[in-house]
Amino acid sequence: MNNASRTPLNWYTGGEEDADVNETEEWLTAFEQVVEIEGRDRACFLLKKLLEKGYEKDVVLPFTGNTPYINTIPASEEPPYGGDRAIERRLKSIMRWNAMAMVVRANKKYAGLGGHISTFASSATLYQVGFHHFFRGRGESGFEGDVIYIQGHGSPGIYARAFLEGRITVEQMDAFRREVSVRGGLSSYPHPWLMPGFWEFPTVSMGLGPISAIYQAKFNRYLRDRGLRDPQNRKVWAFLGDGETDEPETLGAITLAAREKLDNLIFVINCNLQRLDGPVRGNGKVIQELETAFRGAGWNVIKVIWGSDWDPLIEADNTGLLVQRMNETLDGEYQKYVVEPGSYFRQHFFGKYPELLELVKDYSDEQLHALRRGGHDPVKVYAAYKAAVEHQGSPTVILAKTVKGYGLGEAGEGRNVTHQQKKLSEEEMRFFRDRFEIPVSDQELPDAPYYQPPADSQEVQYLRERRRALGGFMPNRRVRTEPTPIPRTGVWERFFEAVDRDVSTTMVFVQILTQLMKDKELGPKVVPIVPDEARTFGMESLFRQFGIYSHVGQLYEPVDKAMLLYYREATDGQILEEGITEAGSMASFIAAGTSYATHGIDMVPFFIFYSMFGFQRIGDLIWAAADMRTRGFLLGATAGRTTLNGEGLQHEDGHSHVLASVVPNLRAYDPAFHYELAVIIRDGLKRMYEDREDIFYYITLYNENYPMLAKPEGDAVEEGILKGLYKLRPAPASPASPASDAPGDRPRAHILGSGSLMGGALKAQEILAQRYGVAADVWSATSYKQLRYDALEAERWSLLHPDQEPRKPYVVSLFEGDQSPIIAVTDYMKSVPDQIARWLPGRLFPLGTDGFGRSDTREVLRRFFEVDAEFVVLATLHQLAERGAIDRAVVRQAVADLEIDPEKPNPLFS
Ligand SMILES: Cc1ncc(C[n+]2csc(CCOP(=O)(O)OP(=O)(O)O)c2C)c(N)n1
Ligand SMILES: [Mg+2]
Repeated sequence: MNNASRTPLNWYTGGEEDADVNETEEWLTAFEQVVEIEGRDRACFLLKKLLEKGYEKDVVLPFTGNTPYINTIPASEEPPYGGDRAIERRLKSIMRWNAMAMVVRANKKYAGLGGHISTFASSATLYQVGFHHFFRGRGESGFEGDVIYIQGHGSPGIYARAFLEGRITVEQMDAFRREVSVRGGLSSYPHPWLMPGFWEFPTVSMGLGPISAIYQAKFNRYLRDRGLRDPQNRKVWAFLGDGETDEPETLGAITLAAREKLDNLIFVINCNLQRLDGPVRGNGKVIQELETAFRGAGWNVIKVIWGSDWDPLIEADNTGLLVQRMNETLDGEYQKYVVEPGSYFRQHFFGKYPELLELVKDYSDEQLHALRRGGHDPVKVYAAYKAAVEHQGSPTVILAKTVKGYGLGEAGEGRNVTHQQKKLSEEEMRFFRDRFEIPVSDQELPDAPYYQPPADSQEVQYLRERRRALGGFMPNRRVRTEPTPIPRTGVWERFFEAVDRDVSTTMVFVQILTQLMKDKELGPKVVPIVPDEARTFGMESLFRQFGIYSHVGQLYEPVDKAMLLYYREATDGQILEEGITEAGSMASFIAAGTSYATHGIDMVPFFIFYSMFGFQRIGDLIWAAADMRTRGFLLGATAGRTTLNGEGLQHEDGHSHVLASVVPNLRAYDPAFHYELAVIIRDGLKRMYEDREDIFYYITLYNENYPMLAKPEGDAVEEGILKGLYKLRPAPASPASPASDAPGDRPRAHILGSGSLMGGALKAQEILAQRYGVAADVWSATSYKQLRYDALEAERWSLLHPDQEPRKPYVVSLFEGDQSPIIAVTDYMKSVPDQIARWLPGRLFPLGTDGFGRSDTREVLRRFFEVDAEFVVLATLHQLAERGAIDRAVVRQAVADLEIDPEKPNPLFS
């Protein structure tokens, strides 16, 4: 800022009585002289000294994180505008029109399709200035430039731009929100899944864009610090709504961004003062509230509140009352000034102080009403963006004040209903057309036709030239297509042998991860992510070996430095220890798992978390990850309602596999043994990084130690593990003919075990054979979800091809013609095995852990939830009796023999 003194600002004392005007004047004059003669630094020092003296004397200023309600960058410091204002204005008007037209046309033809006009109407300038002057495209390599999170509801404006650029046809514009009926139809919001060559970041679930952007900026640093890529100059821009800041995810990670000094990150918050239902902070001022939050967190805050036509007024105000009035006025009132005529504004805003009425006496009501807000003024926005990209040492947030539904007039400008406005009357369109001078005739108006200037027009030429200069059109999703080879040998074999020691699948996972990290090719690309649970999962061995990532390294000596496995932070550390934030960790997972698209490099994230705090806590981020075609592994550790036994109701997870079942491109597995885990991870790596499939994985890991069996022989085993089911241990030999494995005429059954309850399944098999003469095969069910998807696919094909041989689901082929009962036992809810029930010839009887968890020993919990070996036995006998294969008396006796209390409480309801 320059040294010229500003106009007086009563922003801090405004409204307070001045008990001694002369004394105040003396102090102020003395202070002014200090500034003028000795400079700002000295003035600052004196202020600090005064503050200190105040504390000494118990004179403490009330805290404020605010600066006055005016632009952070004064007019005198604005850089010259970097473009052709007139052409840009025309372009912006055309885009506004076309964005409106696509929504209006869609809803005229197909009532109820929806879409948003008013969001982009308020943010058109914010995007325009960025696209013409700041946002760098993906360049020659396809993996350079800036990374932009676009506000979901602004999508019509982004399509309107792509339309002018010639990237989207009229037919596509007319197929907005009709993706099924029209090939190339445009998705409602940014969805990489649906428009993989266009959208990069799904943002429409509010709050996910901002938190993803923060961790993306952090991940870019990580790539640089680890020497893998150098995206330091790639700015991460996140556009969000002011209402969106209500979401905890939006503000929840802002301290991290400042702590990490992410000056590659810029938030642009479109403060149109409204959300869907009404004002964001009608009784306050959202910009001031956000300023405090971001400044308090350590961000560089740039407020863009008033447009250039306010500059002379602010300049001319020599009383300080104008800024005082700006400060006093509530958002609810500011909104009203938009809707009411200029006379109202004059009376209620300026009219409060006679000096202000005097100030605007030469302004007509129309002129007053037309005074623009900063976010609609390219000059102000340009100045803010330039300052933001040049700023160093901390992230920047731009708080831009705008009008929701700007330009819609009576049809919605500033109205509470504007968010939902999708149709305009002819009259309203005429107003819009005239206001933005769109060359559409009165006759054409009812159709709301698009306006496309010719390709050789000045406007289109300008648009294209700007994007050429900045590295190409945006958004523009690109992906790496070259495979990254995964280790074929060396890593896996050791996990195929039996392990006599008792170990857990979590320990096995850490071993596999360690092996992968040591692999020369793949190792450096592995990104272990953990939200403050590494010790819980036995991962502390990785700290020393691979280091915990910290941009500044380790500035202190860790308390455990003398120990072998000390807490080692390092600039090139590989582990992302994110602290207690599953949301932040997931955002890092997404950044890493999409770097094949964002950066053209394959990274392999393994995000390991408390399984209970995964899907149910951050399911929406996982859904966004799926949309974004994120690749990598989610590991739900401490899995199982009864296996994690001491932690009780809030920790014990018996349903993440139900929640995982809903994500279409997620492969969910619940392995029991080390070799299953190895086979699944090996296949996952191959599919994602060699075959380039857009899938990701969820694998549950248990903390129960038990012996790991050797991988059974035969290709069918690996195939079965991946497809979700294979025969693990056939029924033991009949006592009558011990030499033979044949079941003979003994009653037959199948037991499907999963995860850590496999031990109980195997024990039940023995009890059934020894005590009841029942021959039960034990199967390992690694994925009911995979089995179900396979069956659904086969079934659907057969439905659609009635004249051809029906396709057989894998699970059907396993049990074909076999009517024996099938008992499934899982540490998850019964609905998990139920997923395959209708394809089984014999009725499936699931045992699972429905109900609230609680603390006790595993044995007690498994009895309580009715999933222990005895219950498997009982259920098997019961099912056999149902079919008449054994006598009911046997079941009755078994209840007593197995010491099962028939009157025990039902875990589901207790
Ligand atoms: C998580 C989530 N909850 C609710 C919505 C529904 N929704 C869409 S837009 C909107 C209001 C947006 O207000 P604001 O963030 O201020 O954006 P503006 O359109 O005003 O720029 C709401 C509630 C959503 N998209 N995501
Ligand atoms: Mg808003």
